[in-house]
Amino acid sequence: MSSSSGNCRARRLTVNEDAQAMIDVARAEGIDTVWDRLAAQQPQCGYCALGLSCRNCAMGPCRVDPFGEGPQKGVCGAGADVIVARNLGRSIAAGSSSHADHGRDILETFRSVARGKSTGYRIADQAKMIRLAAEVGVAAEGRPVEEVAIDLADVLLDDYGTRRGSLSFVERVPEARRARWESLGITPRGVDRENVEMLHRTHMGVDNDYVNTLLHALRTGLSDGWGGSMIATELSDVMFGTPTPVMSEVNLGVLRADQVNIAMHGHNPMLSDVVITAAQDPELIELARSVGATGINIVGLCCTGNEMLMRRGVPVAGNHLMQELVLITGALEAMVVDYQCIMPSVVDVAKCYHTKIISTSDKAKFTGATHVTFDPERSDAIADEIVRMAIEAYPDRNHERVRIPVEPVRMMGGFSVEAILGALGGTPKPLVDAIAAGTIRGAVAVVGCNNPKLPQDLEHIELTRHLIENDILVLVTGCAAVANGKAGQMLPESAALAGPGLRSVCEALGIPPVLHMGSCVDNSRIMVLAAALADFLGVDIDQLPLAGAAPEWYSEKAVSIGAYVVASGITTVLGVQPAVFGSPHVVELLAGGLDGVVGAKFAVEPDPVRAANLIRRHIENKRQGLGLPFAEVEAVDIETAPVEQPLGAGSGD
Ligand code: BF8
Ligand code: SF4
Repeated sequence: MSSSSGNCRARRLTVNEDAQAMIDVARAEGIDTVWDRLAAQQPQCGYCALGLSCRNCAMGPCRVDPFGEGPQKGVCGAGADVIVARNLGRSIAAGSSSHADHGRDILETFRSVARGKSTGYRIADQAKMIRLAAEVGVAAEGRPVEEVAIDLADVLLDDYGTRRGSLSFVERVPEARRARWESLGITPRGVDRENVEMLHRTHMGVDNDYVNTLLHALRTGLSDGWGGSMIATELSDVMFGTPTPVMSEVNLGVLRADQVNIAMHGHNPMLSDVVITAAQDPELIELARSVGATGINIVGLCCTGNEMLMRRGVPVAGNHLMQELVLITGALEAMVVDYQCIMPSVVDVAKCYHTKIISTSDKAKFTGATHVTFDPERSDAIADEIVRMAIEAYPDRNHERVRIPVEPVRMMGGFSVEAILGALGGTPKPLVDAIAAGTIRGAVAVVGCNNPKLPQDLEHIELTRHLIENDILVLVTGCAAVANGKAGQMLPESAALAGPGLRSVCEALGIPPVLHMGSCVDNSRIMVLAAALADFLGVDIDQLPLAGAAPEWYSEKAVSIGAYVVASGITTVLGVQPAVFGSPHVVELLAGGLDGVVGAKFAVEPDPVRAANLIRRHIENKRQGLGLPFAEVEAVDIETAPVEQPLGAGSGD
């Protein structure tokens, strides 16, 4: 949604009209946003940017001089390779742990539901639960559903520990890939075990071989993709329903000037699910009317937004870089947060308005916010309390300051693996046939965040656009999904944007060329789909014409996702440089040598046209490897592809 509105600075920071308008307001009213703070941080530390600083012990902090003039070793003797590898390993452990802990919260609630203790929830998809039970060896026939659920929960809780040789869902991985992991010693075992071991290995004086450290970093990532994240996704489907195609709306236009607006922000669907239900309570709607509003409007942000959209069609106000700007509309009564990707600054911005920031997870408190401890066993009562708090804030709203700058854009979501296979008649065969014929040349997962170092959403939108124009199906999750939704690329009629082959398939099925597969933990759905395609063809995942892309990533979770996607055999292109360039050896391994080890590697390419071209070439190579009709890919004329990044010093003026 490029626009001529907004001043020049705002247009450099984001491609979205709603964001541009709110950045202008923030600037006019002297409210600091993420872009101002990025500018204030310039120049950012060059040692850290290259991964060459270490503070893992009190003999440090240390740094290695990248120019070879200053110190080349930390106090303990660690050089660039070890320091860079350790830092990367720790990032992956943090990201993997975040997804895993989210998964465990869902799992514990699921167990509590099965024991009849969390009355706000039910088992929404019993058929899926029975399938999962069978998959992990829990007998279901003739047994009460609750008993099966408890046993299933116990098996999955074991996956967090060390009791078994490998994670339950590793059985989903094609045999050839499992054999490769075994030979490399990276088959993921207990989720907690891999993460703890990563922290252990990166303590001073433990793993001092960068290759060994990085192999375990891959294993740690795999414990996320085939463990923590996959458990989160599967059990969320069981408790809240497996997504099916659904229409919704996106951008700041989803806010309602005459209603109590509540934004649900964060990641875990447990709270948002009950708040959606509470907002439909006639008594609470009447209460909203009694304070002058016409109703209660729930909207989503970030991955909580994706969870609500996927299952309930709830509109999404925006992705990562919209979390401050949504407050600046002046139209929000409450922002309710759980955890992950919630900037502490939302508390400061909210102080300029009547908006309440309500934190809900005891793991994630925000100084200055109102804290309501979320207890799944009292979920109904807590959701009721939160909606009441929002309603109470409505009379304090200054209606003259309400600015809802745009009309919403329609988008389609809800593409679980089950929904995709359902659309194909229950088997991957039609998709495989279309790929074999070259009607669809391949598929790419475009995932991940926003990063204020890049113009918001530009890379997501442009890369996706170029891929679909080249008959490459795009699967999206997380903030990449919201970006594409805002750009109008996720409607059945968006098939018109695709190349002739992809367009014909999408039109026949009535689906968009860009499929929303959910939140970031739902990248595990993409793993399941890739495994299903590989199994159908009797090949390994790395032989498929697939790729991953994280054009605007920022978070440690994205690093973990990148690790498991690559370790699963899917080459991934990053749009933002990771902090590894201080070690040429590590770079050579990640961007080269890894291909010979796991059949996939990383590339960094911030320019969306060049990234699309690189991916297209990769996909054609894979097609050739499978003996499918392939096409030479022309070198792209980079002069036609200017990129407006990075935004560094001076972007704040
Ligand atoms: O887990 S894409 S900014 S919101 S980390 Fe965060 Fe990145 Fe968005 Fe969801 Ni994912
Ligand atoms: Fe320095 Fe080594 Fe300690 Fe790191 S672990 S801070 S490099 S002494």
